[in-house]
Amino acid sequence: MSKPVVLVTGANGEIGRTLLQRMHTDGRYRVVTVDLTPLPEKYRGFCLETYAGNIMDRYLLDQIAAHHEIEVVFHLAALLSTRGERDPELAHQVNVEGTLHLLRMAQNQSARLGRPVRFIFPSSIAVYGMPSVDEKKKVGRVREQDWNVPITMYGCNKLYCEHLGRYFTQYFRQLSALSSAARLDFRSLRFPGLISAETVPTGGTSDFGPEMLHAAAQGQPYECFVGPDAKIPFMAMPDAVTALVHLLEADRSKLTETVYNVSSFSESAGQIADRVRASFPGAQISFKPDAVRSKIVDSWPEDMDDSRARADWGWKPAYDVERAFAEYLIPTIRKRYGARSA
Ligand code: AKB
Repeated sequence: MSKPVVLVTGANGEIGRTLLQRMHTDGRYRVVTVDLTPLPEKYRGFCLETYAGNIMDRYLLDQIAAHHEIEVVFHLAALLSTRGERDPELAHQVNVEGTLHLLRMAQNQSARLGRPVRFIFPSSIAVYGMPSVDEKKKVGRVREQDWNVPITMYGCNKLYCEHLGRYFTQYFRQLSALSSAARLDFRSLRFPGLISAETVPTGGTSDFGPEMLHAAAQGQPYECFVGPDAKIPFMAMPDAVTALVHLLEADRSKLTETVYNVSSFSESAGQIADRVRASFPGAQISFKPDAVRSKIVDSWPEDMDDSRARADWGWKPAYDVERAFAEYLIPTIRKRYGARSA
């Protein structure tokens, strides 16, 4: 039997590159990608076909679907939270209309194949909105169904698209009694802030963690846009990709929901700075909080309750904070920039 074809949108982004690497190593899928910018040569070599284009281009998506029997979609393309506040209308177009185009394409493909296309959608901690820092501290870990009152366009977009995915999976064309075999199979993860040793994110508000680390490794000063007490959960990129792949491969009958929190460790900006300084003693990290970006981070919970993911499909991060820094972030980043350290 030939290997299933997987479509990855936003493949040239942070998560995308690590996912391509992982799927190449696994060797169980044939990968087709679409991204606004062409993939570097190394990643192109991992793919059956790569398309440089916009997910807003319905014609391009139809072309891709016509040429490949897509059985899985990882829809990673998105405009993140800070970028989304700079251009909320564009964020809505990309994050909501773009997702709708992909869902429509995957739905048509499910009907054509006669079996549900698996649609994996990374959602975010940004779907939550804590009303105050006091409440955030008091609440600690949030469950999926609580505090769903985001304060960013990106958070609103992600929350709505989770609902769209659930709708397409369970109710699409319910008046015409479409069989569930012809509907898609949407599965979503709510990620915390992600930290990769390979790439620096752009346009997000959890970016202070990775930015601090990458600046120190390159010997550059870093001015952090949130205060040292700002605290949210984070996850090392390899765990994020593991979560995506495990959710894809989870037995449908085990899934009690379409949306799952996944979490790993919670650290304040000050704690991350201390860890970075311990590895790069020359690191020049200062704090100059930006009022709006700080407010966004303060609206995100300190931690996410991921017990549902653990119970349903065996989620368990491989990296706690010690291991993430000692075994993944610091050694990989040193290799990347050739940096010297303690
Ligand atoms: C962002 O900062 O916007 C993203 C996210 C938390 O989803 N990294």
